[in-house]
Amino acid sequence: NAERGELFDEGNYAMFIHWGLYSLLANNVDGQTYYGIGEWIMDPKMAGIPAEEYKRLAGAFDPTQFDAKAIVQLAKDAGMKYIVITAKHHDGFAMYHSKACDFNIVDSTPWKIDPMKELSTACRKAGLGFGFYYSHSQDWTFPGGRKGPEVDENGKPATFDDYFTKKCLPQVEELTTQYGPIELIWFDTPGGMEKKYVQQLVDVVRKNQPKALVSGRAGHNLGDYQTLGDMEVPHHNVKGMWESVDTTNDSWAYAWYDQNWKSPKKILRRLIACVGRGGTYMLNVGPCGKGAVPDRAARSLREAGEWIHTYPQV
Ligand code: JFZ
Repeated sequence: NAERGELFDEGNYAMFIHWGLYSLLANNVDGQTYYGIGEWIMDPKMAGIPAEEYKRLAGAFDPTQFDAKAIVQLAKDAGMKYIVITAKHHDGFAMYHSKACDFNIVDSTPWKIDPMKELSTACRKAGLGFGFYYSHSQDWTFPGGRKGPEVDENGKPATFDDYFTKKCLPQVEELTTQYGPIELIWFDTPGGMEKKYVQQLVDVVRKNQPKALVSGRAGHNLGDYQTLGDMEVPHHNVKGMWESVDTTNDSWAYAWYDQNWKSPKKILRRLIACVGRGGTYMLNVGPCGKGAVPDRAARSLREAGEWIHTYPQV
């Protein structure tokens, strides 16, 4: 589909944003630091937080420093063409107003704001593309989701089908109908998800957002393009339509200790390694629990962007 590919033709540098309840923890739980990617903090290999305990974090989520316009301006200054943000990561917390599940940013936090409304609107006004990351298979807090609770509130065994029909499918319907035109839906880690489920999700995206790309990580080859391994930039040519996903430091989500920021030069070299081989480079920032993008990430992005914007004069 030539129309769907336009995004990659014109916009081969994008901002990825990992932001969620886990950003509040910043890899620190009860005074102990867990090293690794911050959005995996619940995992038994990290802090091993039980679902019920994790869900209570929402009561403390009040990201008053979140500023959609400032993020969009940063992406523009950086020379990026679109933004993809975590609507729901593996933790199951919806970062938008969802009717399908009240474990979401409007219904279960004191903040009560839908940041996806603000960000999608700001992107459109600024001429940037917009898309959602959605963890379709793993859901660690909803009964039946992969690696989620095995029983529901009443102690009744829950199946993947329960999770899929009650939460996953309705949420993808919401995300593809309530935020205007969307350029991309970034599904991730399909695991052993059956093809019939992936097909239904892709069908919903096609129906509601015929121009949107679907990431290769949807599974069963039903996506539109290939994503390389995380933080991998290719040293060889890659066939077809593809992207690399990378991050400004070492974690996707905000980690308090992670100061391994890529320099502007490193960002540019990695961008060129992708774009020069026909790919798209999507570079992540992880806003903190208050909603602000770390200053060092912003500075590197802007400095790299300055080179991009002035390149014709070099
Ligand atoms: C994932 C997520 O689990 C992670 O939290 C983050 O969102 C990242 C962007 O995607 O994990 C993956 C998925 C695929 C690969 C590696 C990590 N892979 O194919 O190499």
